[in-house]
Amino acid sequence: MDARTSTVSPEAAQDHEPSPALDATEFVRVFTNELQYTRGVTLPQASNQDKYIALVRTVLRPLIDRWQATQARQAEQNGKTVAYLSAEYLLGPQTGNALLSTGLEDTAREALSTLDIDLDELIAHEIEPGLGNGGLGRLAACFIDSLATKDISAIGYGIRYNYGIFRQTFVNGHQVEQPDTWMSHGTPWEITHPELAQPIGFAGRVEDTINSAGQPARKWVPGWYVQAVPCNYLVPGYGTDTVNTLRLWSARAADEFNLHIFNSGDFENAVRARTYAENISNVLYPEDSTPQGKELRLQQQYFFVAASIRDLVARTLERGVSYADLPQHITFQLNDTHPVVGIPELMRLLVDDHELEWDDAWSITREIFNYTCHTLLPEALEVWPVDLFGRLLPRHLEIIYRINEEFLNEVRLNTGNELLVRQMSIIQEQPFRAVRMAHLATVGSRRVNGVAALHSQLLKDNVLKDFSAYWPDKFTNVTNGVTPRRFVRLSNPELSDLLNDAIGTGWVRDLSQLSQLEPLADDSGFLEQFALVKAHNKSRIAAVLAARDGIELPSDAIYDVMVKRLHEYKRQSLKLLHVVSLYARVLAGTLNAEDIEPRVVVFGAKAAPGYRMAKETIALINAVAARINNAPELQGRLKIAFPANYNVTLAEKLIPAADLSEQISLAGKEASGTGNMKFALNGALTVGTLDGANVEIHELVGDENFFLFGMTEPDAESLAQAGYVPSKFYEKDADLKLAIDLIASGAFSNGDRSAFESIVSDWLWHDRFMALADFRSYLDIQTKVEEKYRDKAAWNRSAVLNVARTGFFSSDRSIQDYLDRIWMEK
Ligand code: NBX
Repeated sequence: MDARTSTVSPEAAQDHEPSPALDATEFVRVFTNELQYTRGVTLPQASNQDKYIALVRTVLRPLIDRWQATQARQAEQNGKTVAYLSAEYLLGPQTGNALLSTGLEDTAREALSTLDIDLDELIAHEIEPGLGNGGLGRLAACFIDSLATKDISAIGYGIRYNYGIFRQTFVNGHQVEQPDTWMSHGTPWEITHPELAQPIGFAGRVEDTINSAGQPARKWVPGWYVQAVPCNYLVPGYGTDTVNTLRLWSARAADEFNLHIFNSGDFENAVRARTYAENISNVLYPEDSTPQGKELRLQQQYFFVAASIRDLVARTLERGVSYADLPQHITFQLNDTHPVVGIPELMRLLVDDHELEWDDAWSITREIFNYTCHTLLPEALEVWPVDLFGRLLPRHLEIIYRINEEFLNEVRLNTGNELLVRQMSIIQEQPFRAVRMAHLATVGSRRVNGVAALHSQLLKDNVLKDFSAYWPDKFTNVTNGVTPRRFVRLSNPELSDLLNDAIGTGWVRDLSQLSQLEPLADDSGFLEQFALVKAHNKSRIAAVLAARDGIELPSDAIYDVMVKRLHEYKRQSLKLLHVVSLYARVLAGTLNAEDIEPRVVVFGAKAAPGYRMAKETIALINAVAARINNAPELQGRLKIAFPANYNVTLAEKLIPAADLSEQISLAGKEASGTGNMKFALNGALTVGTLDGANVEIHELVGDENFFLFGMTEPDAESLAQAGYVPSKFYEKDADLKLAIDLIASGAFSNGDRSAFESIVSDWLWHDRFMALADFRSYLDIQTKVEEKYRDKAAWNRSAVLNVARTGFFSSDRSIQDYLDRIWMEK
């Protein structure tokens, strides 16, 4: 059956693509008008930057109309607003998404072509706002997209960093970080309101006072202030009129504060104080799992959370909502522990500023907050030393102490177990006194969720075990998802066309409709078209990497892709050992290069600047790539590509081209993963462990369509208990030994045996994430990958089934789960 003639139900075939608000003539008129009156240039004078800005302003017009109507509608409905509090939003480029949601892409292309302007060139001009590190920030971006698409009254709150995630460069194979100047030329996407800035206090002292009812009370007198300036970004839904708001706060020095220094005649210090305050929103911390405990980081957290809570609470109270009813009108979702200081802040606002009774304020607060945890690594759980916390937020520390005291009294009363009381305390005593933010979040929230089924289970069994025993009903799961708009419709236009022809366009808003593809997995005509799309996507990324990085890639090879932050638990080193082992066996004569199925291994990964092992792994990957890519034995067989500065822009080109998706973390360490979902939805087969959401992907696509390998979480746990000795695996596996020995011999470092010594010795004597224990299983499954790839029809069938069976991983479904299990749950 030909895909173009195959029909499904008529409603699925309905056209859901948005209809454009402007025609080409009108587009040209508005565009040239913008050039002339906001850029002050004529068309012949206009630079690409001028044209890009005029394009954005033209596309923004219909969005702003929708945005204003949305605000009016939502205020009138007076329902519940979901406020997503996240220190990170990894938005990715905005232009394509805005064109998609306004239905203006074709119009813009046509209109601009009459002016001899290439739309794609202008789109490529954009520098993406990289206001996040990795999965957590990208999840927030997917969630606000889904909230708007599902017509939910929602607002995203965060920080408008001047510098987002660093730009990665390689110098002699080593990572060198460059500042990300994403908005050095300004950004046309934001609508800033300096006149609506609000003062945020820090430090100072707490005083006894008498409230308006004559009762003793506490009053915080901050030592200094900074202004939080709201910068609004429009968040358009797809196929709906809703346009929600992403409100990012930018720090500006508070004039009242500085005036006093200016008046004292100390000009220099006044200017310095200004810089100090404005520093708060200057830069995104590039650590993605181990928190650094820096004071500026806590300042950032309190800064954006205090501004956000005040903003939404004030607007809700203005509508006539009573304090007691706030939980019916607001829900704050805490994206990990970074915004958890919001809990004592709301208490302070209600008790100190609005003079509510403590118990009333506490029951309101506990109804309003919910907490999502994104990790399983103990070192990733944020703690703040009490002395630092108390210096910066003295009143909040008092409030936390009181919350803790009352909570622990209750635990003591209910259990009589002093050990439990110590374990559950919000304050840790050892190795230093500190606020445990995950405990505070759990105590102060109505619901706590993990981000994949396995993760939520392990949270209950390990990380937050005492709490789940104490409050079994507080814990739930919401498996992550990704937006099909950006990660299929926009990034994979050819696959989108194929899907539209086969099952209609409804999948973009209802990804479960992908299941209608299932019968086409046995349609040879469809499989051929599907394979053609993949081939085109490979040529597309090959062209991108050639232009961007000077990397030449063959188009007829397995595209084996591992892109994610560089972290030991994710095990880029295991992928590397596989590659090195192929080379080592060819050199040793135990493997014939002709027998290697041609393969391109693509890495993309940033390392936290202070993370030594991760940076050395990057250097090793680059060193191995330099050698293997030039080894005459491997020409046409194996190639490694490691483009620098992997980001959303690159992901959108790379993921659609992948055949094989590497999701190889040690079981029990990756909370969920979301890259894994993007790859499967674009028809890549996963090679993966039973970790995070891989478990659910494996379950849904079926074992025949997934390359499962490695230890399970209980296996890994028992091995750790029994005493893991990695060198034993090295000794008993000849291929593993050959690969490690080749690295240790200096083969990838011009004979310098010391260059990668620390990685080699870590493998042999430490190997915290057990790469060596999973090596054999990984090698074996890669042989299966090659076998299957040789059978093109079988491979393509599995690829189509991956698409057909992973509609579950839409972030629209995640958001529906949040509604059902958390936000609207009774
Ligand atoms: O959150 C990631 C997890 O590692 C993924 O498994 C998961 O899919 C994703 C979304 O739920 N966590 C993550 O990206 N963390 C951070 O980026 C992070 C950033 C700053 C920080 C701690 C963690 N201080």
